[in-house]
Amino acid sequence: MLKPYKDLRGWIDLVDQLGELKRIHGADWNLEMGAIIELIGREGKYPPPAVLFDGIPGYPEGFKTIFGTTGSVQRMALTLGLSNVKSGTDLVKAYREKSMGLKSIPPKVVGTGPIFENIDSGKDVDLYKFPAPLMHEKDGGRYIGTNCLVVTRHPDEGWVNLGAYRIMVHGKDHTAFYISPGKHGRIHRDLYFERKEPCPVVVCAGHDPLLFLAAGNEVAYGLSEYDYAGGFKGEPIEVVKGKYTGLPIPAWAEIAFEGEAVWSDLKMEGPFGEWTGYYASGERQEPVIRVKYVYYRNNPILTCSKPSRPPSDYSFSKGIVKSALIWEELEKCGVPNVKGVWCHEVGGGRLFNVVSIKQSYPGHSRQAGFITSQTHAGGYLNRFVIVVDEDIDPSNLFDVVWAMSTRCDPAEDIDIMRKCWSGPLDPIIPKGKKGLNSRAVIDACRPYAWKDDFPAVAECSKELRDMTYNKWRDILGLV
Ligand SMILES: Cc1cc2nc3c(=O)[nH]c(=O)nc-3n(C[C@H](O)[C@H](O)[C@H](O)COP(=O)(O)O)c2cc1C
Ligand SMILES: [Mn+2]
Repeated sequence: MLKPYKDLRGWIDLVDQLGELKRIHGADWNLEMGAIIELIGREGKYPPPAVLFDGIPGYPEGFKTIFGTTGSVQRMALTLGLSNVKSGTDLVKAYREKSMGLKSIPPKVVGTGPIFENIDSGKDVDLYKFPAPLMHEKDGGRYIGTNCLVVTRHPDEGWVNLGAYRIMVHGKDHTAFYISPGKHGRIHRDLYFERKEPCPVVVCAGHDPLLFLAAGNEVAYGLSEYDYAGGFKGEPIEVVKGKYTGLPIPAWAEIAFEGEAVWSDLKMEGPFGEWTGYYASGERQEPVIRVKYVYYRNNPILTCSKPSRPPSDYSFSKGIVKSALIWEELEKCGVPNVKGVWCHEVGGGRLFNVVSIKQSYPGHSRQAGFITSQTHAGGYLNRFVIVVDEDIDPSNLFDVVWAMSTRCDPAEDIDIMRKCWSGPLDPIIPKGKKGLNSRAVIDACRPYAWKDDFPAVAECSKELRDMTYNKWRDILGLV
C-alpha cells in the first residue's frame, strides 16, 4: 500500500512510482494538449497515464498542466485511500464500503499555506499567466476551469459547496462560469441573485485529485465536499481564508482565484465540447466572475479534464464514483439485494446506468429502476436505466445488452418517465425546450411471476466447464 500524500505534488510523485505518469515537454495550450489527451486515451495503452505537460510555449518553464489524474484503477485507489483493488467493480465496492462508515471531517483553517506563495491583486490580476488550454476546435475560448473546484457558501445556512463547473477565461480579470440548473452552486448563486446581492466565489484550479472527485460528483445537498473529502482522507483538509470573500481555499492548492458574480453582469459562454460527446450547449449569456485576487504556488500546476466523445480522460472515474453513490442511495431508500451498479463510460457516466439485483419480490426490479433514475447521483441528464438479474455483470455491456435483448419485452418492460431533470447540455433536446428530458427504465430481469420457468441459459454448467477444463487445459491453452 502506497503512503498517503500531502498535496498534488506528492500525489504526482507516487503516480510516477506506479509507472502511470507521462511527461510531455513543449506541447501548445492551443489545441495540442487537448488533442494529445484524446490520442493517448483512444489510441494508446490501457489504462492511459496521467499526463503532465511542461515547457508550454509562451509560458515559463515550470508552469504545468496535468490531465487524466483519476483515469485508472490504481490512481483512483491511491486518491481514495483504498487497498486490494484490481478492477473497476472492486473500486465501486471498496468506495461504497468506505463511504458507508464515513464520518465527515470539517476542514481546518490555517493561517497560511503554499497557495499564498504568490498573491496578485488589482492591476496585477492576469489569468493569462496560466497555460489554460483551448481544448476542442469549436470551443468559444480557453477554459481555466474544468478539473476545478468552484467554492460558494449558502447565504443563510452557511455551508460551503464545492462543484466542478466549467470556467471560460474572458479577460485578464474575468471569467464566465456555467452551472447547470439544480447543481448546488447554482442554487447558492440563485439565492444571492434573487436578493440582488453579489455572489462571492472562489475557483481552485490545481489541487489534490480527491477534492476533484468530491466536487465533480453528487455529494449530498447540505454536506460540504470539504467535509466529505476530509472524511475520506481521515484528516481535515487544510484551508486558508480568501482575502476578499473569506471562503475556504485548500492551503496546499496550486492555483486559486476569488471574486464575485453579479446577476446583471453577463457574457457569452461556450460553446464547449462536453461529456455527452457534443458541443451541445452552444453559446449563451452566463454570469461573469470579476476576479479580485489570484493565488498560486511557485511553478504552479493547472489541473485539467477534457470532456469529449467518450471515453474521456475522466469518464472512468465519473462512472466509478457515480455507481458507488447510486448504490448507497438505493440502499438508503430501502431497496434490498442490490448486487452491483455500473454507470457506463459510453454514457459519460450519466446516460446509461445499470443495476443488478437479486429479485426478491414482485415489483422489486421496477422499484430499483425508478429510484435509480431519480437518485441525486443518477438523476441529472440520465436517459436509460437497465435493471438486470444478479447473473449479469452490470459492467459488461455485452451481457447487459444480451439481457435486454432476451429478458425484456419492450411493450411490457420499458417505462418512460417524462419531464425529468436535464439541462442545456442534452444533445437530443432542441433549443427552446432544454431543461427537461424523458428517460426509459428498462426491466431486463426475468419476469418475477414466472422466473423459475424462464428458459434455462444455454451454456456449460460449472461442473462441465471445470471437468472439461481440467482434462483439456494443456491443449486449450486458455488464459
Ligand atoms: C470535469 C468536470 C466538469 C464539469 N463541468 C460542469 C459544468 O460546467 N457545469 C455543471 O453544472 N456541472 C459540471 N460538472 C458536473 C458537476 O461537477 C457535478 O454535477 C457535481 O456534482 C456538482 O456539484 P454539486 O453536486 O455540489 O452541485 C462537471 C463535472 C466534471 C467531473
Ligand atoms: Mn454539493
